[in-house]
Parts: sequence; C-alpha cells; structure tokens
Amino acid sequence: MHIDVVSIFPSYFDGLALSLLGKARESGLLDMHVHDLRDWTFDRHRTVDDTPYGGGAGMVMKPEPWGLALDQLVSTEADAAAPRPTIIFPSPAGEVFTQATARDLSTRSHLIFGCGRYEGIDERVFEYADTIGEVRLISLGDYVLNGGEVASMAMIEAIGRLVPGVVGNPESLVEESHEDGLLEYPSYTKPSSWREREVPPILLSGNHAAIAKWRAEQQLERTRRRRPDLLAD
Ligand code: 6GU
Repeated sequence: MHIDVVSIFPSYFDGLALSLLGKARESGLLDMHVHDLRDWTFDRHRTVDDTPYGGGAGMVMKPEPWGLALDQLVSTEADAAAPRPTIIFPSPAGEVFTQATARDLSTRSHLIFGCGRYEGIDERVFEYADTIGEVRLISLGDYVLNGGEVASMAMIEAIGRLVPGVVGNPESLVEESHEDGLLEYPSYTKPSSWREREVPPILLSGNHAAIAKWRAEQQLERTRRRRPDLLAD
C-alpha cells in the first residue's frame, strides 16, 4: 500500500517509524511518504493560509499549494492505468471513522491524507480532488482537534495494521474489540494470584469449550454495560 501525507507539520509523523508500522515501512509493505505542504509555496514566507471571504474568525488554507501537491502526488503514479487514489481529508465535519472504515480503506492501493489546520481548507480543493480521486472527509469522533495530523496518524495505524503481513500473527486481528461488533473479553497472565486478586478459575481449568463460552459471555456483558449503542443494531 502506498500512503502519502501532506501536512504543515510533517514531524508529527515521525512516530510512524516506530513499532509494527515502522517495520512494515522498512520491509516495503507500507510505502509511506510525508510531505510538507509549504514545499508547494513560492513566496518568501511560504504562506499556506489567508483570511476567509465573507469574514469570520480564523484563517483558511489557500487552494494553490493543495492543488500543486495533489497534482504531483497523483501524477507520480508509476502506472498510468493505476486505480484512482483515495484522498482523505480528516475533518470533524466528516463521516465517522470505524473499524469498518479501516477495513474498507485497507484494501486501497493508494491513500493520500490531506491534513488541514486553522479553520479549514478552501472548499474548492475538495471539489478539485474529487476530479482526480475518491474524496473522503473523515472524522475520528464528536470532538475537535487542532488539525488533521493526530487524526491521520490514528487512521494510518488502524488501516495499516489491517494490510496483510503488517501484523505478524493474523489471528490476533480476529479476536479484537469491534471486529465482531463486540468489545474484547478480559485477559489475564501470570501470576494466577496477585495482590489478593485471583484469575477467574475457569481460565485455569483447561476446558477450552467452557473458556470460549465464558469469554463470549464476558464480551456481551461488557458491551451491554459500556457500549449499549453497539448492541442496538
Ligand atoms: Cl479528523 N480533525 C479535526 N481537526 N478534529 C477532529 C477530527 C478530525 N476528528 C475528530 N475531531
């Protein structure tokens, strides 16, 4: 999978050199490039924002650097017949990101993340992007971050770990929260007694059928208690 990120704070993404995703980048499974939006500015101050037409608080990201960035990242496709990229703009005004969104996006060959700052990006950038790729405005949830960087990192991690080969043991992806629509069952390791707290005896019984049944019950119980909304549909 090829991933491009455009941001005015590229060093946010240094963390993606670590751990599983970092290994996947080294091995070539994830071909990820982070770009500085200011590389597509040509004035002395490398300006990326301006005041909003119609007035109002804050600044808006100018369309020109975004247009040049998108043109370069999309025309760089080695194969002219390559599928159109999916262009993701993190936005609190977008569709909500879920595990299903991550699954869907993990099947794409080329993702571009456009990280907005300030009060947002000139609307015409989304319209133009829609002519060269599939545009998705995606929100992490109903709260506001200062820009798209942290949201993009969360999405890249959720998507990247679903790319075949990135997580060494694919079975560990099956029993996770949200994959079956339920929260995960509780886990325990040694010692069996710790600070007067015992591991549930059934987990020490060796009875695999009984353990599977107990875990399924725990999943339902936890989901009912913490996330009843997940059981509604
Ligand atoms: Cl994707 N961006 C910003 N700026 N804030 C958010 C968000 C995204 N998702 C939740 N809050």
